[in-house]
Amino acid sequence: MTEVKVGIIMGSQSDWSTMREAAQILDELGVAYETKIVSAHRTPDRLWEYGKTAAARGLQVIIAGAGGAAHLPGMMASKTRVPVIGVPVQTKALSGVDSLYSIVQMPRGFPVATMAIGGAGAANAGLMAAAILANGDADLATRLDDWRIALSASIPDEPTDD
Ligand code: RP5
Repeated sequence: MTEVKVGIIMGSQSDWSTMREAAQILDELGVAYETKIVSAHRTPDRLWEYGKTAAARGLQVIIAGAGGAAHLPGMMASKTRVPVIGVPVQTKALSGVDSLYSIVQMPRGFPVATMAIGGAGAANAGLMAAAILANGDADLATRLDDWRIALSASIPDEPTDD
């Protein structure tokens, strides 16, 4: 059985349409992951249990997405030494700036690697998790290098009229 090294957590089912972009990248790169709804506010005991057991269960990276008062990534970072990548989910009221500020302004000592707002941030979180794991996994490093080469090759030299 493939060992799961990446946890993708999110504050709500409503975050999944964003966070699935991280999952899709990990699928493309052949990285096993688990997904779970963990809310800092609605399920604090679940958050605590997840953080308390993350390292012992073999997780090496946690991708945490939340919107609004987005305390999930920071609270998770306070509970585990496993690196936490934060994804600010875009909100209707404040366009995700609320999420971004909630995630990025961590106090000294408990970092969260904060991505861009929304789907691009979630996809980049998947790539960042893969890059971290690739440091100790030569096959994954090759797959990630190939992925990056393919992306570069897909960019046209010149713009065209549609
Ligand atoms: C946060 O509140 C979640 O991360 C989500 O982005 C936001 C709204 O949640 P729902 O009301 O859609 O469940 O906890």
